[in-house]
Amino acid sequence: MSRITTRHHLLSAALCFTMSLGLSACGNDTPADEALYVGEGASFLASSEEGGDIGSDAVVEADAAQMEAMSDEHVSGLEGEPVDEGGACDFSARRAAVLAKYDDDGDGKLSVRELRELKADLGERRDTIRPRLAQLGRRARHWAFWRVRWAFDEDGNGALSAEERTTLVDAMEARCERLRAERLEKFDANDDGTLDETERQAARAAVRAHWAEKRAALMDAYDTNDNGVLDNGERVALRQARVAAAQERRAELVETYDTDGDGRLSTAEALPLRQEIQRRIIEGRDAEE
Ligand SMILES: [Ca+2]
Ligand SMILES: [Ca+2]
Ligand SMILES: [Ca+2]
Ligand SMILES: [Ca+2]
Repeated sequence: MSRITTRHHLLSAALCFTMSLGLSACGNDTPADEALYVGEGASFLASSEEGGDIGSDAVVEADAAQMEAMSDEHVSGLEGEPVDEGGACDFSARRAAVLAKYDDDGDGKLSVRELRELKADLGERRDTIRPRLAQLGRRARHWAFWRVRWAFDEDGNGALSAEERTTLVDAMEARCERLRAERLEKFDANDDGTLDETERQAARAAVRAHWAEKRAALMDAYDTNDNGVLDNGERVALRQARVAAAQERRAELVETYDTDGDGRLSTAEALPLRQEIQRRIIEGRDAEE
């Protein structure tokens, strides 16, 4: 997290505190909200563009239909070309893209009305990202972001408080910085701190090779009539296998975190799991397919 961001959050917390004593509820259209919601939008774009299984253990709270939807999203990711073009992760560029999208009058900031649009498109609940925001990236992975939001919704009420949202945005920004450093470490051949065209092409080729390998393994296992695509029946078999794996993982997680042994995770029991997922997110884990 940058120093400016930290200062911003302190200021934001102070504003919230002052306001909650007096006139209006915290979180309603203060200037600090702009950075926070733009950051959440940037976090959505980031998790959509990744190829991996970010936040996968959030499956602990998914029902069968949600597991199927996650499985479909995962398979679509493997079927389409990767959207990762080999560049280094840039969270501020994503923030700028979200801001530009909602800054209708072009004055470089979000008015109360513009900010309300962004908030509405992000949605109050975990499963609502509206098209205007969703279509801003090169692809939208709603379930990937559902899992991220699940991990930061620490009180499990299905919505993010200002504090939960701040933690999410800071974590996704830290993740981006980590992924950026990892990519530079691998591909910045001349050590100048950026990826030039040749270095970026090398990174892109590595991403594609990795994707192709995963895709080939998938086709090996599920393209039973060998026609090079997954037909409906093959897709059903794959989805069933993935849902079964997710259910198995859920059972393991409940086993681990259900300390009172009643077979389900209370909010208090789920908290250490949520924090473990947060840690993996911050550490840049599960980013690539
Ligand atoms: Ca504006
Ligand atoms: Ca919450
Ligand atoms: Ca370089
Ligand atoms: Ca329990």
